[in-house]
Amino acid sequence: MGDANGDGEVNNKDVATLFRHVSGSNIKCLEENCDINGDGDINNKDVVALFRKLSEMQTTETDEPGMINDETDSEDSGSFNDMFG
Ligand SMILES: [Ca+2]
Ligand SMILES: [Ca+2]
Repeated sequence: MGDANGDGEVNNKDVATLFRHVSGSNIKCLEENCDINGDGDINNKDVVALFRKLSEMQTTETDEPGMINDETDSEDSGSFNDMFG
């Protein structure tokens, strides 16, 4: 679940793939992997769900969240929050 582009890893590229897919681009998105929240539709909610999932994964990997790549992370999450409210 979450491997939108089917390359075997779940990362920011999958968020980008899923985002482009729901934005109307012709980009492929594996249906079984893109319905992140499992409600039967692939839409902005799944982009947000995947983005949050990745954020949680990254937070789990570091013992000190906010101490590493703080500027980059805040920029990324800020832009997504702006997009999806
Ligand atoms: Ca992937
Ligand atoms: Ca969904």
